[in-house]
Amino acid sequence: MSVPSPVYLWGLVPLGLLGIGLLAHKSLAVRWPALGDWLRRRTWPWTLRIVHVFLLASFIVLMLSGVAIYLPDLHAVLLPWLQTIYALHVWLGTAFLVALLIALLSSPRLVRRVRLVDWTLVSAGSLFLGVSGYVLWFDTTFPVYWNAIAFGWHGWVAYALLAWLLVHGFLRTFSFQRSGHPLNWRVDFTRRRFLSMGVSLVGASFGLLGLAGMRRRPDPTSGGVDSMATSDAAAQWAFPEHYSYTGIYPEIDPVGFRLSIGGLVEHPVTMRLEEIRALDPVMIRSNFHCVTGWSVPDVPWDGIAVEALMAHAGVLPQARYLAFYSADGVYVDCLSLQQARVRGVMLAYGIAGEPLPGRGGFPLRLVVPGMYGYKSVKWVDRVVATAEPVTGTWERQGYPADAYLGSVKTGF
Ligand SMILES: Nc1nc2c(c(=O)[nH]1)N[C@H]1C(S)=C(S)[C@@H](COP(=O)(O)O)O[C@H]1N2
Ligand SMILES: [Mo]
Repeated sequence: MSVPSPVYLWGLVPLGLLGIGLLAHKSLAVRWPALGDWLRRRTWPWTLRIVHVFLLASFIVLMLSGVAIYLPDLHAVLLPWLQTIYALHVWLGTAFLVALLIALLSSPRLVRRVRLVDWTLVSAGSLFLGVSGYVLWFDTTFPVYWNAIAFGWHGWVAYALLAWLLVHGFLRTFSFQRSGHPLNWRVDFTRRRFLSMGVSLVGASFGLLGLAGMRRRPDPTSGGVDSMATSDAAAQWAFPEHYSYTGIYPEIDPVGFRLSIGGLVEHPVTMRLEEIRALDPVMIRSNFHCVTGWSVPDVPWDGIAVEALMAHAGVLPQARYLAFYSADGVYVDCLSLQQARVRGVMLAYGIAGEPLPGRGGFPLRLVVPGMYGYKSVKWVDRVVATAEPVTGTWERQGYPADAYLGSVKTGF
């Protein structure tokens, strides 16, 4: 399942219009209690009233911050605040779950029990959002296959829950009370039943993620780099989405392309693509994690080791860092020489034997296994050896230069 696009949120527009239409319609507004009453809920104890408003408000903020984290275009604009938005999203999500738990636990004391459909859909949806959210948040704790699946599901379940909350809002606003109607069936749960249901739902969510993750895992017995993807389409499957800080995806002519290696080197060189491809290739499989939560498991990269490339130019003893510049003219990132010499650090030119897709950094992108995706500069056309570190694009916003997985734990 690929990543849900916020474009689907347009589907809510007709629903919203319907709601406004109903509210504006005089006779309807007289017959049914208005929105204000709906929020006041005078028959409820004050704790529940507060929890109810909190759930509503925080759900809206969660949807908005979720879209901000996810949508690449917004991403670029919001980069300086992204860590804060991410932390807000996680903590508010946690608070949402706690508030929901309070509401559900205290509901047996209510005069009128909670409606079955609200109880089931809201608690199941929220639990699943919680489970998939924490799988995304603890990005190095869970198998990367889980992360990849959890990302798509987190989005889809959020949309589904949003859709239900709208329906719920309309039903309650217009006081749909017909007793005996399935929409008005009430829950009849004792507290113990309720808790065991909760535990099994959490178990079921984890189980689903695990199963879906296992199905996604390539067959280990067939081995080899070539086993996973041999067609262009399959190679692109590995990266369902692409991201660009500048909003521009440069299209690079492979014939005119030159990689220049300069700075503190014995002899600066410029290389054509075919010269680079003629060098001893390196093939690795590594998991790709973006700090904002999404992951691509087991990408089969082909490329040339950064160390072998630098050997061509001869790095001078006073050089301590390598800066990798993107042909987009803006994006840059930097590794210490020591980090650049680690096995698997490469300028990749392909995935599973196919050239990189244009949006995915064609013709060359840096790949640093074990570090977050922002180190993986796309469209690299210049490598410069320096004595001092160059501050990378994401590092300027406060992200660590030593971007080892797990090193970014905003909010904790
Ligand atoms: N030139 C350039 N390289 C870049 C970026 C960018 O915006 N511009 N984004 C980085 C980030 S934050 C990530 S997660 C990955 C995204 O890779 P993808 O677009 O292939 O999914 O590229 C990295 N390299
Ligand atoms: Mo990223």
